[in-house]
Amino acid sequence: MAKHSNKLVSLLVGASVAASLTHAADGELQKVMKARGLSEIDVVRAAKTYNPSGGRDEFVVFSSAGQAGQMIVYGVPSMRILKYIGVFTPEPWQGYGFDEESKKVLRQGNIRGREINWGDTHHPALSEKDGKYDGKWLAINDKANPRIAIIDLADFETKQIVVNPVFKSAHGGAFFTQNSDYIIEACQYAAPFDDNYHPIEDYKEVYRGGATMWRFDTKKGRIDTKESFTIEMPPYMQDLSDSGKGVSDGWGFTNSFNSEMYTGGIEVGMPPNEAGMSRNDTDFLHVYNWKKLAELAKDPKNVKVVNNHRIVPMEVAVKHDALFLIPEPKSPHGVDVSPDGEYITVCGKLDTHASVYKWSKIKELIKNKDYAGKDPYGIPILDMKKSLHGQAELGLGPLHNQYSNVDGEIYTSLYVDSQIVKWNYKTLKVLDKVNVHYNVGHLCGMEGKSADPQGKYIISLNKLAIDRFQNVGPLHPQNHQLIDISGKKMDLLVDMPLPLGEPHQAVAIRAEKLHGHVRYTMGTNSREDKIHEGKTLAGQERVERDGNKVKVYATMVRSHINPERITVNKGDEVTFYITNLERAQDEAHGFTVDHYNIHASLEPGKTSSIKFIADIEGVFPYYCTEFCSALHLEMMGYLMVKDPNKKYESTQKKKMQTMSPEQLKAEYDKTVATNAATDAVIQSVVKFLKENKYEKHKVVADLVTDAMDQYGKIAEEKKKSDAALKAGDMEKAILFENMIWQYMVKTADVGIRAKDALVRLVATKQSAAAAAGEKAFGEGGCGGCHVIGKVSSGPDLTGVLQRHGENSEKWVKDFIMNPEKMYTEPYVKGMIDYFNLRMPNQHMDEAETKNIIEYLKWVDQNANLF
Ligand code: K7E
Ligand code: CUA
Repeated sequence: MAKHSNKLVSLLVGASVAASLTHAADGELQKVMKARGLSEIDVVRAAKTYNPSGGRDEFVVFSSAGQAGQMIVYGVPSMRILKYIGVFTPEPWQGYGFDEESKKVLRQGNIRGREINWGDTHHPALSEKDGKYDGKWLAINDKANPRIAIIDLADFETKQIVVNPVFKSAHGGAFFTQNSDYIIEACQYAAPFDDNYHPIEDYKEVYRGGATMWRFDTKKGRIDTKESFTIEMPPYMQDLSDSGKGVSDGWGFTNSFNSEMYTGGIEVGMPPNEAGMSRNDTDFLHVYNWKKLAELAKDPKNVKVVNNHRIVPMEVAVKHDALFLIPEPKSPHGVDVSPDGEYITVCGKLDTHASVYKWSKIKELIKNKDYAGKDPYGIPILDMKKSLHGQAELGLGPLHNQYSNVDGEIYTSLYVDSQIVKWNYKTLKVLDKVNVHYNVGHLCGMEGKSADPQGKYIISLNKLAIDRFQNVGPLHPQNHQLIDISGKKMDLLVDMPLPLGEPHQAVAIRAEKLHGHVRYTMGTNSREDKIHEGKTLAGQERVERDGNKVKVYATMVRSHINPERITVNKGDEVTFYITNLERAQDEAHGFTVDHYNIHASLEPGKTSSIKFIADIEGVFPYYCTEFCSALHLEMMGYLMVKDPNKKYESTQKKKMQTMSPEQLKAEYDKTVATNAATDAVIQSVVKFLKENKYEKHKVVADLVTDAMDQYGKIAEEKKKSDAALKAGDMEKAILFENMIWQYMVKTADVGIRAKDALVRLVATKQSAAAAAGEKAFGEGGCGGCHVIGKVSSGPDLTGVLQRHGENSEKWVKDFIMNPEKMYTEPYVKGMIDYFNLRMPNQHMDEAETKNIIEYLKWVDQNANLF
């Protein structure tokens, strides 16, 4: 036994938990711990993050994927990745950027006519109602090409991309205001608002920063660009922002890091930007009344228009007391408003302090026009000391903050120290620190920036992983670390390598707030939330030709694409409209035509289109790219592109061997008989499901719906088969009977899954020993010969514990452990003769054997279910 008398153990889990764990660790757990070199605290941490198969997480995290231009979705506490979402970058799995509908979204992100196929995503934001996450919309910014994208959390698809018309880069977004009326996006590198050349010498006069207030329609889930406007700001290099909430609702806060207005010039012998931009002791926190500015912007007198976009000039904002500056320690990074909106914490990455500003003090100074001075642009400066609640000495390189459910509790990342520090922004006391690996940037609390933080966990989004994972080459995975914050001391639970980077920030939401759909209304254009013009139902499949434009209206359903053969002329413009007719959960199909660089993902009910010029001659298979059923490989067809100017010699048709009428009749009868037998199995499952009231269990009812969808298609095929038979086309009748069998297999497949699920739901609860026994039964290979409830290559084991008299249990135990010794017993001998098989010794130990017997008891208790 590996004894780890670790001080940390008693400290973190308490002596009693550790003791009971030691106790539980007798046996198998002990063995595993020893084999894998795990300490007791490791096992506790594993248990805190482990999800059994089928288990769900309490929180869902949306992480930016940095230069990958995507979003990453994962669960907490398991840290299992659930999805990547294509946002600014094409993502072929989802057909994103490869089908026409998603290309339209991606192309909304063109800048000045130029296609841009990547993004530098930094800050995701979840839509809010009263400052709390409502689980409806997700926004994310692109720093490199200043854009904001909107993702719908009903289907996790990107629906809109808007380009900032005046900024040339943008970092301080996306941040929703507390009722999602606006999304804040602050500039980063100051540049001229117009698209012209302006020499760098004109920096102070012409280059500008600012904050764009994107108007958001919470019902439609779209940004309304016409109703949006930008607040002009000095060229101070605005950085992160946050929206006020609660008492500070209506206001915005944006950091900056170049109040020096330095513009570099290494090449002409000037010190580099890093020196010039961090010369002053302080930079400026911008404080602006966006609500008032939104009102002002309605009057054309108060705005100037650049690139069709309204800008509220600094003079106007100043004149109406809507823009202020407060000094903050130099080159800060994060600014984070507390859940009630009263405290605003700014981290100066070059300063060891966090500065906590107090909204009521700021408000008072503004009200009294108590200014410490003005900046070169005439913006009033509030006194730093008078605005501050206080400062706390945290450590080296404080960057970002998150809140927990405990009043006053705040967590801050320390980039240089590679630590997370827990402290109190009211008392300004440091409470705890934990090491992370390495150089943490953002951190993510559970709803940790909303008005209702949930506590429990903090995720450390580290910039470097260095030695934490298997070496996969010089480009390392990213490292997200999950920290348990429910105790007095923080406890680092687990590392998660992330294979996309660099994920600057992540936001977490309670899983129960998300209500993703499982299917679309039939024929939906998912990117526009409306019925697709190319929607095609079963029976409506067709090819339409108009000059050199060919439109194919196709459907996909297990396991065929209709139509299956399409011939076009070289040079034709070909559009496929494809509808997935499935309603069954998870029955997505994919579609591609080889060599034409197109791909669509068709989830149940979706219609997508793909379009290309058939400019190369030849034969091009098209097929389904998702392994959707046993006959997935058969889910294909041919696009044949012929050159209208060429003459093609027809090859002599080879005479195919045909069957005699008698042979055909025999095959037909056999197929019909197989179908009847399969239907009997289906009917027995249906009977079982009905008797056990399947409709009471949603999971099972959903599966039954899927199964009946398949079964419902049989009547139509039967009609076709009968018609063919009547017309004397036996060959065709057989093919339709085969199609019937396909639908039956699909029905049975889902039906049996439903039955298994129902058995689990209505059976008596398994004891731990019985569950372990079932596992041993499965893993030990017993199921190879014994099927519960059925005689297969070995006897049915229901009732085995009653079959051998009073000492049945002992008999079964002996037989499992030493079958060879009993081969000559008359009963066993009889069985060996009957099955022509001997029960082999599977080398089960005593404990496993005991558990298997417990499992068999459970089987007997529920014998009526098998
Ligand atoms: Cu990397 Cu928020 Cu863009 Cu800090 S940001 S670390
Ligand atoms: Cu549909 Cu594979």
